[in-house]
Amino acid sequence: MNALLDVHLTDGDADRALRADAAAGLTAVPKSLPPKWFYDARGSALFEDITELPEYYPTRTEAALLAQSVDEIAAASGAQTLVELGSGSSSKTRLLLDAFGRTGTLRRYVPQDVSESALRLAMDALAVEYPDLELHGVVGDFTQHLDRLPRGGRRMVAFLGGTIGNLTRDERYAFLRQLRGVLEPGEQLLLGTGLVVEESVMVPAYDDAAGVTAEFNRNVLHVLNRELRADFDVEAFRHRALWDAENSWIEMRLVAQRAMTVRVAELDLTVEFAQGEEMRTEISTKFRPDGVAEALEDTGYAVTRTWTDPDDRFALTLATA
Ligand code: AVJ
Repeated sequence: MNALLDVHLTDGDADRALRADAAAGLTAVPKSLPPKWFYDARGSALFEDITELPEYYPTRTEAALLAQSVDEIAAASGAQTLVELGSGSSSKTRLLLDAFGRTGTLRRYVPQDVSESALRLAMDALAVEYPDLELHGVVGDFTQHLDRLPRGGRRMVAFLGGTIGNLTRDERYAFLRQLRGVLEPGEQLLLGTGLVVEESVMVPAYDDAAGVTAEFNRNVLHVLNRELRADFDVEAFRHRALWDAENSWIEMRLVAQRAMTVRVAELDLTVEFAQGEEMRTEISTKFRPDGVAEALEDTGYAVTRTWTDPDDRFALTLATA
């Protein structure tokens, strides 16, 4: 079969990273945990459920925008290699692959994801659906392993879903610069970003009536309980989502409903929560259209073109290194 898989992130690496993140975040003031630890099998399934909620507009907005602009994107790009960061099990991938199939330039698809199992499943399906496409999967973390992406064959790197919003401004600039550093002049980035809209639209997207996002948020505590032998009383934490206008991000928190002492056996760590104490679990930055262009231009890209949906909720930006 015409497929390669590079593994730069083993279970051992992930375990060490989780330990370091949990130790740092649970002892920080205020406490916080990085959003990447939501996504075990249950968390990934819950995120898939979120994307189908009536309140959660980003996924369907981006998918519709991509569907209507994908031929223009493929034509403007002319890429021979499509790299997709955080590819997961994306159906958006197929929109891009089909469009590049129509322009006829694409030779190779390079999906990158932290989950080896998700990547293998996705690649097995793609190998059947796109028999002429070279597949080269990369198991890795997009904040760490950009230098390991296979080179050559005029690349377009797609980073969709608005996931760049999970990074702070400093992290975002560092990420964009690092990626710019591994691209050859003329190679491209296709970036999906959530835009600032009314608070009454953004907040419910992260605090749905059915409580799926609450379950997704609390899932990080199940992950710590299992992976680090912690004893969080998961149900004693309430989900909270708020709009931070100053930082232009949605923040998710877990709120301790009573005072608690939590033991994290694998870290030999005891953590106290006061009643009402809030722990940050995710930021999801929303952008103004010029903010996206500015970040790209400041980090060494030239914006080729931006597509937005009719309600200006989401943007796709094609930029050239
Ligand atoms: C997958 C990071 C784009 O920030 O909107 C969904 C994750 N968090 N609901 C987002 C998420 C709560 C999502 N991203």
